[in-house]
Amino acid sequence: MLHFVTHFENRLAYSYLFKIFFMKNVFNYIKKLGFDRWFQDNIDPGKLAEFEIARVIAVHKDSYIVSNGENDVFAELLGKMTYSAVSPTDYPTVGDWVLVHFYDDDNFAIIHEILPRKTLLKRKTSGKNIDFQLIAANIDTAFIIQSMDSNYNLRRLERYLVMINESNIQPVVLLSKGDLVTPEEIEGKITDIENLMPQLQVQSFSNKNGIGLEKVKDLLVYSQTYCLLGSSGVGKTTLLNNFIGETLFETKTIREKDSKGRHCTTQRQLIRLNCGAMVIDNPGMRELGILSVELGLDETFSEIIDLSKKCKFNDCTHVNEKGCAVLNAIRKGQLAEKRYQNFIKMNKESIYNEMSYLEKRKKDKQFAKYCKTVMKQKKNIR
Ligand SMILES: Nc1nc2c(ncn2[C@@H]2O[C@H](COP(=O)(O)OP(=O)(O)OP(=O)(O)O)[C@@H](O)[C@H]2O)c(=O)[nH]1
Ligand SMILES: [Mg+2]
Ligand SMILES: [Zn+2]
Repeated sequence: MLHFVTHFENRLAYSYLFKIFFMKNVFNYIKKLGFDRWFQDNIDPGKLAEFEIARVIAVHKDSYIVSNGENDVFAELLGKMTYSAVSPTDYPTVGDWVLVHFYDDDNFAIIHEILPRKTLLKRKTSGKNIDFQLIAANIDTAFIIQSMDSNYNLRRLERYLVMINESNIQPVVLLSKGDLVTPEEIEGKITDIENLMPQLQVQSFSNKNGIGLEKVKDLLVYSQTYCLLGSSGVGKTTLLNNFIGETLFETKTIREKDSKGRHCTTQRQLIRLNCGAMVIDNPGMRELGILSVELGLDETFSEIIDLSKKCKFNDCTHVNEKGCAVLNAIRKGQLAEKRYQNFIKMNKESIYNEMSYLEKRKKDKQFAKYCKTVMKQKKNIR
């Protein structure tokens, strides 16, 4: 009996050692794809014996490309996963870690389960329902890109920051097309952002003349995952091509008339760079439907926005304040009452949307504090 127990214990110890050895090997492969301690701690060790781990590097309509650090393999979802999915979060997105079985000489994989996500970037889809779509998972750092010629907009930047802070992702602001503005203008824009959010990292660059590009490249760290966010035409894909060192991905020429780039990137995939960093390019956010109402306000009611700059108080709500330039314009018949009502209504809605969106995050102290500063600064900009 005693003999049996020791034997049994020995076997246990062996299988435990084997598991540790096996896990170590597996982890070594996928570590370079970003599989770190956090994921290791959040995985059921029992599942490791049964499945292999892979990262989703591209999402097609009904299929995926996954990588185990060695091969990129075509993959599909286990039928059960599709049937039991109730929300977009139940489907893998680019950057996800998944449990798979490989088949067909490792040329095909079935995805059985999505591993817990460290971070998840999602956006509200346009329309009234509060539905959302996944942008990418397990991003460490988001590069928010604005081009300094016409796309630069602090309020838009805030919206992106809200989205990114909500996801616990590290934001870095990249100001592109430095070749189209003067060094003084670049300095001014960086200072404006730094005044608004002192902790934020900001770097200007140009894909054209290369100034600042090396500094942007220096931000990339081995086995970390980055995503490129920003409006269409700001130069995200061109930057990615510069990271790669060749024009691997298509970019499109700017439309002559309004200097806006046409949407070019339509698909998301994770690109592994030589330096070991991973980058996910994204289609311009306008295409993704984010920021619709709030951003449109300024453009739609530009004459009211112009008037509001002359209001006596910075935080004028244009409802009953003394010295309100907007109300004065109505009195003088320079602004149609109806248009004004429309503006107030839209403004209210947009503030309301924003508040309910932010209020959900009140529990998170840090985030609440961040929102407060943003709101305060927002008042100052208006
Ligand atoms: N002058 C100048 N043009 C640039 C720069 N970077 C990109 N462009 C041009 O801007 C246009 C749009 O660039 P893309 O890289 O396709 O922009 P994108 O952000 O990927 O756009 P979407 O894929 O539609 O979201 C192209 O014609 C680029 O050549 C830059 O630093 N300076
Ligand atoms: Mg692009
Ligand atoms: Zn006013």
